Amino acid sequence: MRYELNDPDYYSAMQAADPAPVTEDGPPGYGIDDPLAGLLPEDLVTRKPPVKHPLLKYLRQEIMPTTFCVGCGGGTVLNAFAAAIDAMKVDPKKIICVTGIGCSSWIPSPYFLCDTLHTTHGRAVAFATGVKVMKPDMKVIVIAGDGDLAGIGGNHLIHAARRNIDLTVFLVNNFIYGMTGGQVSPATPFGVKTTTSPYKNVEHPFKIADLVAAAGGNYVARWTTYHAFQLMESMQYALGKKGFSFIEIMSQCPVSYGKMTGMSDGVSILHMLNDNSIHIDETAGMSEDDLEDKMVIGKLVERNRSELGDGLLALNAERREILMKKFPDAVATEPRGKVEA
Ligand SMILES: Cc1ncc(C[n+]2csc(CCOP(=O)(O)OP(=O)(O)O)c2C)c(N)n1
Ligand code: SF4
Ligand SMILES: [Mg+2]
Repeated sequence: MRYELNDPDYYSAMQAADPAPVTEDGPPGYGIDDPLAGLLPEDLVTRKPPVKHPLLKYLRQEIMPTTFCVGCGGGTVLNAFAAAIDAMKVDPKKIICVTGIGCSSWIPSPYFLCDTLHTTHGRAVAFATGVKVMKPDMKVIVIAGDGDLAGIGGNHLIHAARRNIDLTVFLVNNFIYGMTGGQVSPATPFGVKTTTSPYKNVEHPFKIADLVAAAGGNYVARWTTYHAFQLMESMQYALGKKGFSFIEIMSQCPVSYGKMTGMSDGVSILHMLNDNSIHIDETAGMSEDDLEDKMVIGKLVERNRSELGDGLLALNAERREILMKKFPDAVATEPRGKVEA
């Protein structure tokens, strides 16, 4: 039986769905029917029918397999995200994921099973801001790429950080416009070849997490797909932090980035990510020049500035009280949302 996406029973039906069992005709295909999906090591020996993978319930199983290329970092980010949500026991019905355009934008939309808003290129943060203001009780999460969030959408990103609105943004930095074939992005390293800088890139890249940290926001971190467990823990922290929280996730695009840089398998880029990253706790005494080509990982900033939505609601309540005193006969309407102490 198939459900419509807006069917109220959709979540429970999908969360209860079991992967197809192995039949006498042999194993079914890939994706949810992947014969290895959810198998435990002992199942591989005894060839029992697959058990259900604990995170499958967070995915839109009816559209598996994903369109990610082999070796893409998108799957690692999706896995870390689903694991973080699972560990936090957040009800996916309380989450709205907002994306822009690009391979990284596909991580939550369509693959994560929650309400998703797939918007225009570069505008995810602007849409998410509107969603959060209207639905302050929902957890609003943006997942998109370096081109989307730091290129065409760069202004929205820094102003959301400055305003400190209660959004969580996971920016997947694969150094390139992956989906459109590998054009130079604002995150492409200096000197690297891309399809639009075939001799070499002579622009300096943004250090995006540093940019966001300088703009504001209550939590800013950087991790890589090599550091999948630290990434998952950092995601949990970011999701639990009030105010604007942001993680730059350095990731691999072995196809569009790898083809011009000689790293056309995911593992080579994973090694590069590990070799070139340094934990922030190990950077004491190092100069900007020392760190020029390094990815500083870990928590860069944590603050507790007041949050935009609370500020708007408090101001609304304050002005309302003044107006009601001035015009006592006016009809009072309840303000929307709650002011948190
Ligand atoms: C207004 C607009 N300009 C350009 C495009 C074409 N376009 C689609 S995805 C993309 C780049 C995406 O790069 P990134 O955000 O880094 O995501 P990735 O595919 O690398 O994950 C571009 C330029 C578009 N869809 N809309
Ligand atoms: S083009 Fe790159 S970013 Fe896009 S799915 Fe393929 S490997 Fe991933
Ligand atoms: Mg990209």
